[in-house]
Amino acid sequence: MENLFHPKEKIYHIKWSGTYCLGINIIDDQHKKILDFAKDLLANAPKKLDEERIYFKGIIGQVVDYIKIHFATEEGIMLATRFPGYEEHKKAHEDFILTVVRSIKDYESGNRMALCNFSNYTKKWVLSHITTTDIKYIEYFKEIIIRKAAR
Ligand code: FEA
Repeated sequence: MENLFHPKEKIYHIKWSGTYCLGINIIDDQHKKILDFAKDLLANAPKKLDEERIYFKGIIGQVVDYIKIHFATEEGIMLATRFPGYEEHKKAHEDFILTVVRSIKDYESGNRMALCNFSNYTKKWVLSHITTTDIKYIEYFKEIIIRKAAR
């Protein structure tokens, strides 16, 4: 995984803005919650080693499970609407999960920096994925709704 952690960067600063709002409530709510997790991870990553390990053990399963639920929600919408970019989008989700799993193993095998890297990577990946990839199926989905309403 690319090292995205820069100690001088204001890593806690994650601000939800209209740019990330895609206009489907369930999706927007899930994105907000994932970013809240990322914010929490970033705020708690630089703790004392013992505290950090306890925190990590308590939260990492929740983060991964929630992200999987979110991906399944999006993929369900894409399948139901026969979105042509489904396979590509699903692959991006799978690659992200693989990176996360690799990062967890890295942390568990003693690399403390993996927690900071993972937290920062998650923040950046999610914000970029929303605005460049999720937006595509949302626009497609909205077009379908508009077309149906015009009939
Ligand atoms: Fe295609 Fe949505 O997934 N944004 N996240 N995570």
